[in-house]
Amino acid sequence: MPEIIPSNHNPPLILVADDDKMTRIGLRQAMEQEGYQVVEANDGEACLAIYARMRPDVVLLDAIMPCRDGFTCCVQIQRMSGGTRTPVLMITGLEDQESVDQAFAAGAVDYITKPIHWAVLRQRVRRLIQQVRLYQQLEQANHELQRLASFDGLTQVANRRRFDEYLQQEWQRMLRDQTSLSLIMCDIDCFKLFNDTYGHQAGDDCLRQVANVIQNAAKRSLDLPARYGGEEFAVILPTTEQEGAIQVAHAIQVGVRELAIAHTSSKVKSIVTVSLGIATAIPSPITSPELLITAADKALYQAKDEGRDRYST
Ligand code: GH3
Ligand code: MG
Ligand code: MG
Ligand code: MG
Repeated sequence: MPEIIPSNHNPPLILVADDDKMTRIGLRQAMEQEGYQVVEANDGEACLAIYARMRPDVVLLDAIMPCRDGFTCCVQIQRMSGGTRTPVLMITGLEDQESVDQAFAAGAVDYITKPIHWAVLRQRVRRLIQQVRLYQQLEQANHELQRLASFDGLTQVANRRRFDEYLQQEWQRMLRDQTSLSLIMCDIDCFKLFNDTYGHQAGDDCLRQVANVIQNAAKRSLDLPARYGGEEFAVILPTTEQEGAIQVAHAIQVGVRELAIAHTSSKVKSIVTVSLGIATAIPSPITSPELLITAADKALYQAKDEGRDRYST
């Protein structure tokens, strides 16, 4: 399960949790002067409820409060999904070493004692906001990298790398469950002639449209349509018998025909068509996913041999 990313408030949102009204007023003023938004909680219970609902960027947390003390709140915040990414700064009258240790053990990133030294507080919060922003940028960049590493830029379906990874994974899972794994290989007919006739740009556009048809035909959440290479697509269909795979292959074949993309130089029809090969297996320890690919490839060549614009098993 991906963790919920704390929301990116603009301006940054600071949660001030303190049972003392004067302290809350002072903190609110100081934070608003910095240009931040402020939300207040007057006890531990309210602090957790507001945190869960609003996902502030930074929490300024008192130690001694009714309902739940600050140390408990700090621990609870860390336990919420994404909570470890929210910096908690303890602001307290407690100066003994035990309290300091308890605060950091609970997950606080900083500790300031009352009476508050306002200039220091401002700088500390500024630093925390910078860190939060940097972290959010890194997360976004990482997310984008993951996407680039797994998806084909032209067609937006999974790329070969993701295909290989997913096939291995599902093979192992079907091996444990002893259920059928199906694979469809799909190749555009006379695509070289299409490029020669209409140009490479039109060829790319055709690939995008065919990918879209394949994606619509393989709709179950576990199905994985992928660009296997050039003008060849593959569809991984976990927990699917041959009949189910035939249905998907048929839907792709019909869907591509219905696109009615003109292809006057095709040897098959005057529109773009595809040929498909289907293979199904219950994984066993002595076989491998490569054999499933070989079988689907063989079926694809049979469909080509028999005249294209068809599927074979
Ligand atoms: P067949 O019916 O037997 O599959 O014939 P074909 O012409 O489709 O097969 P072949 O493998 O000879 O040609 C595939 C062509 O696909 C060659 C290449 O120009 C084209 N192709 C591969 N990748 C791309 C791409 O990313 N964009 C475009 N526009 N064309 C591509
Ligand atoms: Mg207090
Ligand atoms: Mg082809
Ligand atoms: Mg090909």
